[in-house]
Formats: sequence, structure tokens, C-alpha cells
Amino acid sequence: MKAPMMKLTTALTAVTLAVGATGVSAETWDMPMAYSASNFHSHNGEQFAQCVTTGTGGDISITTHPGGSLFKGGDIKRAIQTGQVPIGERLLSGHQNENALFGFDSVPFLATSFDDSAKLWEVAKPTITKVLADQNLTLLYAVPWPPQGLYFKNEVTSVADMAGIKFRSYNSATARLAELTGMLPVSIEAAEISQAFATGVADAMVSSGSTGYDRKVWESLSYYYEVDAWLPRNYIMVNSDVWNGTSEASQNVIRGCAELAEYSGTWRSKEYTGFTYQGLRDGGMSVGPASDQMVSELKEIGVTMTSEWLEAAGAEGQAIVDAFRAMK
Ligand code: PCA
Repeated sequence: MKAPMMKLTTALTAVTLAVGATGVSAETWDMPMAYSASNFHSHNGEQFAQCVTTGTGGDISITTHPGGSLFKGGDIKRAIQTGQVPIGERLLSGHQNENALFGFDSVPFLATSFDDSAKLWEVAKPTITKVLADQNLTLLYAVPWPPQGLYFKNEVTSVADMAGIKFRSYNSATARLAELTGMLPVSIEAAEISQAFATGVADAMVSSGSTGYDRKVWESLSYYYEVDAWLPRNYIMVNSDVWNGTSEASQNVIRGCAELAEYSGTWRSKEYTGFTYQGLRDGGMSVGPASDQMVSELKEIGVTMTSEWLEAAGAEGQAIVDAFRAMK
């Protein structure tokens, strides 16, 4: 009796392996992304998806869904945590109302260049990885948006000129910036801003040249002031149960693709900065540095926001800032 049973087990194992190798057990991972298909983050995410699909020999194929088409930006993290989708991309600082640490990259004038953004990420990454892991999320990679500047419908030369303007915000730091400059914050996803500006729901925002260019904001707004206030990051996360159920071989491929995507995404972000400023100009906008007065008034507001953030983020936030300043 024993010998035939063993033979059967061996045969079954062989069949299972053969099924795996032919890709019958292949999985498809839907990956929601909040920003438009034309945006560099979305292009980069698409290449990451192709890298994983190719690298795992089709055992895991990732399909991206940009433009908030599967889940809106604000719903993506929860959808992954609850297992509605295995993977997705979101603006990290979009969660700072949940935990101030997520807003480390939106502290005004802390890290204002790509080099500083990379240093800040290096020191913040272990903490953010841990905070996400406690929420059943595995961090894969993060890519910065280009430096943040101010968009307005009308010319503005000082903070006093901003009083009463309806200001589109994308996280709690940008809503706070509106309050401290006397503007009226209204929270709107990037996917909806063209309409918001066209209908007068908002007449200003802080964002990159990239988002203004993607959303063709020159149809409603006329001024972009380069402020280089901060460089917020998008990040890609996987549900940790899904991750732990993924073979070590596939995990290694995904990690490799993620490392490549962080590098290529950052490179694209740099390249895109000048390109989109020119695009805004071609659309008819005035693009240039903010006045000295405006910059110095915004820097004062930045000091207030830095101390508010440090208070909210506690010892771990302070440790990130200290480690970053020590690298400079
Ligand atoms: N674009 C995104 C976040 C930062 C940026 O440059 C947005 O405006 O929503």
C-alpha cells in the first residue's frame, strides 16, 4: 500500500510544479493610482508594473489604473489595507491627518531641492516603513513630485494680497498654509482641479509645475510663482498579507523593480520640472520666482508650520529632522 501512495504523492507534486511553471497559477494585481495617465508618476508606475510582469515570468502581472479610475486618491490606502486591491499608489502626506509623521516631506522649506529630498527620504524611510508595517502595509518605493510653487488667478506680490482667496489644498499642510496666509482652503483631488478652477470653486493652489501642466490650469489661472517650498512624495504599497503570501523569488523581482522605479521616477521628476514650466508658459501663464517679500513672508509661516509639525510628530519627527540637518 505504501509504495503506490508515495508514487502518487510524487506525481501530484510534479503536476503542481508543472502548473506553476506554465503560469496557470498566475495572479493579476490591480494597482490604483490617483494621478492622470499622462503624469510621470503614472508612466513610471506602468513601467514598474511591466518590470514585475516580465521579471516574474507572468506569475504576477500588475495592471495600473491611473486617474483615480479604480479608487480615488483618498480611498486607495484603505482599499489596500482591507484587501480590496493588493497594491496601489498614494500621496504619502495625504495621510498626515492620521499620523503627523506621514507629513515629514511637506514641512515648508525643510528640504527644497531634489538632493535634499533624497537625504530627507533616506532618514525618514525606516520610520515610515515601520508606521506602514503596523498598518499591514509593505512599502515598495517612493518618488518625489517636483518642487512646490504657488498658482494664482491674479497677480500676487505679498501674503497680504492672498487674503480671502479660495485655495485648493491636497493635505493638511496645504490647508494650514492657506489658513496662515489668510486664504480659504478647499480640499480637491488633482484629478478634479481643472473643473474646480473653471467653475471658481478655487482660484489658487500650491503644487508642482507637473500638476499644473497635466491639468492644463492655464485655462483658468495666470500666475505661477516658483517657491520651492517642499517636494512631497508618492509611494507604492502592498497589502502585507498579500506580500507575505508571495514567493521569495517574486518578492526579489518586485524589490528589484521597485528600486529601479524609485531611481527612474526621481530622474523623470527632475527632467519634468523645467519641461512643465515651459509648458505653463506656452499655455500663456506668467512663470517666475516669487518676489523677495513673498518668499520672506512665506518663510516666516514655514517656521510656524515647522514647529507645529514637530510638536505633532513627537520624538520620531524630531529624530528625522535632526538626522536630516546633520547630513547637510
Ligand atoms: N501634485 C500633487 C501633489 C503634489 C504635486 O505636485 C497635487 O497637486 O495633488
